[in-house]
Amino acid sequence: MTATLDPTDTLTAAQEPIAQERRLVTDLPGPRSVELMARKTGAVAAGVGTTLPVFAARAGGGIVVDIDGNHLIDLGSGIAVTTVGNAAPRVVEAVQAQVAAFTHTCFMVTPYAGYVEVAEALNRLTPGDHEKRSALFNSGAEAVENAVKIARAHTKRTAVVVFDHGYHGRTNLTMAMTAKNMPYKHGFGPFASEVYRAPLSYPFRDSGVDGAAAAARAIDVIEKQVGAENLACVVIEPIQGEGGFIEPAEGFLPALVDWCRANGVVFVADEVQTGFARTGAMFACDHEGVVPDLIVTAKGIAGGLPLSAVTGRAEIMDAAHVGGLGGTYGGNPLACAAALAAIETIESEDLTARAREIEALMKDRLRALQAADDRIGDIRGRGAMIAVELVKAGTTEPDPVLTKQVASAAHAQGVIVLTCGTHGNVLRFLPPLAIGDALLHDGLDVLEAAFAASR
Ligand code: PLZ
Repeated sequence: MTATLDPTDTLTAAQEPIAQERRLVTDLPGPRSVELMARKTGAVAAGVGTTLPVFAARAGGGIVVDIDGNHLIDLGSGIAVTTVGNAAPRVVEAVQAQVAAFTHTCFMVTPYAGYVEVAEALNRLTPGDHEKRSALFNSGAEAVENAVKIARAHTKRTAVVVFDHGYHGRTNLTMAMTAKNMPYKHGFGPFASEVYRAPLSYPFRDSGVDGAAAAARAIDVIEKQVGAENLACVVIEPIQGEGGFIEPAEGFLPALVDWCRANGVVFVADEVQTGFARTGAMFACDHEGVVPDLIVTAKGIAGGLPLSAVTGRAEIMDAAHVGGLGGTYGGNPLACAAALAAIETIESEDLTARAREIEALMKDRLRALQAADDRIGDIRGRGAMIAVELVKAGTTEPDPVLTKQVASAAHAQGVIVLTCGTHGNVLRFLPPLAIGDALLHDGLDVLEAAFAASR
């Protein structure tokens, strides 16, 4: 048996709509996935891990179909990427048209309209009505690096402040900016210098410290250990992603922005995971009316094609000299076509509202679960970015073992869930906004059973 589908099968199959139901026709992983996983082990570097040992064949709506024909419920969106749905119709159509027209010229050699149109869309959609500019890149990490370059060019200062539990990528500078050692940094140093870490606001583990007090605590560390006059930028995820879907207490972000503005420090929002309707607003900054100087976006921006961006105040963005920013593939025409289609989908289908509906449905179900289970310490997040933090019964002690156990049980039943958090004790849900309620309920039923079985 060959582990991959015959390409003609795939083509024919791709025209059939994907049944929006969980359906297991083999054990997971099925035989074709098992065989392909053995090839993966022989061919792919061991450092590249996978959450599930199940290979994808097709995906759409709220379903990933594997190469054995199993239908899995997608509560991960490929880590918050396929927000508009996998192979979303507008995205597919736009990319097909673009791929037939031209695949690449390099925007730095002979530019094309798609790049400019994406920049215009970003300038329009991101928080604040000041004059803006955008620059496009490939990955979230690359865009974060460029935000730092731009902030340094503008301020002529070097230091960068990031936060406890923060995640910003796997390149050398962004490894330094990322908090967690294992698996992101271990053995990969030395890391870039001039990166400093400040304490975050973490309401579940910080009770009694409100947003203003948490901001004062962070600012004190910054002033004493770095010095505003050395500081180019503060980089923060308005709701943390890999760090555990931590929502800082109200008032924390606005107080930081005020301090940055008073001290000539560039405030950079890393909205790589939270951006583009994910949290029930176009950007997570919008929930508190926070206007960042620079905003970094990726993931959900282009419906699954690799694209990222830095958008911000014109005078800051234009500080880098001509030729100082770029890259061969940054703003690739296929990715730009996909982004324009994804943005049109978000706006015309009012997907921010859909994200808020998903939040209400999921939080209702999860709160009912929590009421009967004191191992669920906290339920948090916004929109279709929801997490539960698991603890030893009735305490705040993290329980990564239970988290892994529940996630594995869900995987075995065909529900794709991810974990996160510095202590690995957070289950996180990032469904595509194209998912239907029935699939969400089925996924939560599976989870409920997994919690019950783990007692
Ligand atoms: N900033 C806030 O969430 C990517 C990475 C998972 P890239 N998060 C998922 C993993 O194990 O690598 C992310 C993010 C935030 C930056 C990034 C980096 O984005 O596109 O992965 O480089």
